[in-house]
Amino acid sequence: MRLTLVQGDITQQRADAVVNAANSSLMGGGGVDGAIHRRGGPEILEECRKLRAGQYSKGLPTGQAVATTAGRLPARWVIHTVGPVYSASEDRSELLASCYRESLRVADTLGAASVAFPAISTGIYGWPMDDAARIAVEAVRAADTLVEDVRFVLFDAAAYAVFEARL
Ligand code: AR6
Repeated sequence: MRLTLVQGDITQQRADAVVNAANSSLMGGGGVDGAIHRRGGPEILEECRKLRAGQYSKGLPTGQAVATTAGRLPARWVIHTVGPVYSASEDRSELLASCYRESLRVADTLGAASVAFPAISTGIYGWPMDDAARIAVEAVRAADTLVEDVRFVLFDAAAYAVFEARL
C-alpha cells in the first residue's frame, strides 16, 4: 500500500472513493460533510435517505462506514463514516481507528483501489490533530486491505505538517 499526503479539498480528489467525516444521521452537516454534499449534489443525500429508511433506521453507529455513489464528484464512491466526538476524560481512540479500518473494508467490498481520507474527527468533533494523525496512520498501516493507494487529504498547511511528521 502506498500512503501519501495531499494538502487541499477532499471533494476535488480523483480517487476511487473519498471518505466523508459524517454524523450518524447521514443527513449532512458542516465541514467535509457539507462540502461533499454541496459539490456532489442531491444524489448522494438521496442514497443516504434510502440507507436511513433501510439498514440504518437508527443512524450509522460511530466507528462504522457505508458507501454511496459520489454524484458529481470526481470520485466514484463516497464512504461515509462517523468519527467519535473527542473526549478528554474517555479514551475513544479505538472508535477513531475503527473509522479508518471500516472505511477500507467497505472500499474492498467496492473494489476501490484508491481511497482519500480527511482527518476524521479533527474539526467540529474536536480531536487534537497530532493524536488523530497518530491513530489514523497506525490504523491504516495495520489494516488488512486490498486498497493500493491511501491518501490523507489535509485542509491546511498546519494539518499537513502534523501528518507529515507522523508519517
Ligand atoms: N477537504 C478536506 N478537509 C476538510 C474539508 C475539505 N473540504 N473541510 C474541512 N476539512 P469536520 P469532524 C477538515 O468538521 O470533526 C459535520 O457537521 C477540517 O479542517 O469536517 O469529523 C458532520 O456532519 C478538519 O481537520 O469533521 C459531523 O456532524 C477535518 O477536515 C461533524 O461535522 C474534519 O473536520 C463531524 O466532525
